[in-house]
Amino acid sequence: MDARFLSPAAEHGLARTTPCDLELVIPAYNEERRLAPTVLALAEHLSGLPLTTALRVIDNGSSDRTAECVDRLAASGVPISVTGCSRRGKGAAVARGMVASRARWVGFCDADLATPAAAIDDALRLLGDGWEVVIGSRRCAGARIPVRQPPLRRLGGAGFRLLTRKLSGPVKDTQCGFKFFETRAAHRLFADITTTGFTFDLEVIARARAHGLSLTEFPVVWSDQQGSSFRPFADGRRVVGELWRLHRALPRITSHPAEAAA
Ligand SMILES: Nc1nc2c(ncn2[C@@H]2O[C@H](COP(=O)(O)OP(=O)(O)O)[C@@H](O)[C@H]2O)c(=O)[nH]1
Ligand SMILES: [Mg+2]
Repeated sequence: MDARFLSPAAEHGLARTTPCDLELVIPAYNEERRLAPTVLALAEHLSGLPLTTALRVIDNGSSDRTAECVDRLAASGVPISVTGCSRRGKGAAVARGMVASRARWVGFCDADLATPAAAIDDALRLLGDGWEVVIGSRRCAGARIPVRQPPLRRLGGAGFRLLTRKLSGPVKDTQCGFKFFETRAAHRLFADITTTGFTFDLEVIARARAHGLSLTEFPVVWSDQQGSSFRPFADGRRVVGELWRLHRALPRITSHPAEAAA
């Protein structure tokens, strides 16, 4: 692996100023069935990297045995923690993990591991190059989608992209659940995020652009997985509400980025 992946501490064997180099956050709501294989695959990949890593599952008020299932995996070679998040919604769960992280870099992926763990290497390469916001994308050159979403989701996605073109700017895929950050940048973006549901990525991207953070998209392989927690009608309606609120809040969210950073 490229030496740029290593933190200065790892390269020189000095005491680390951060608990680890990369922390991966997994938002989880009632994921007792999908989470275990994901955690195991991630832990196997992370433990082969020449840097220190950790996994943090955010248990988003699950009523099943999500937290217990993580406890059983605790000996998988990479430190794994479970953090509770009583505020519902994927955005709230991801924000909880991002703000809690003290790693050098922090990223998140969905509990179904729709993008294989190997893509972490591509993200690390870009973080090592100095990018502050690194966005996994199903829509840039080189991306592959071996298993596509059902037609209704694809239609919803097309409508979403049409409605959000202005907000997303140059980012072709705002919704892929595979994003990485330099952790100080993540803290700036997530500390007072207002969107708690599935639309949070858009707010993050709008904030990143307003803050002038360096941002890049990279192609991923993404396969639709069984057991999606997204309910097209209930969550679709919520997404429309969130978009409306985001649209109205945007001038405030993006107007004083320097103060927000303080
Ligand atoms: N639906 C839903 N998912 C949540 C919530 N909090 C965290 N999540 C997680 O967000 C991720 C959403 O991914 P997934 O269900 O695969 O949705 P899809 O890939 O868009 O179909 C999963 O890891 C969920 O467990 C929540 O409140 N609702
Ligand atoms: Mg999924």
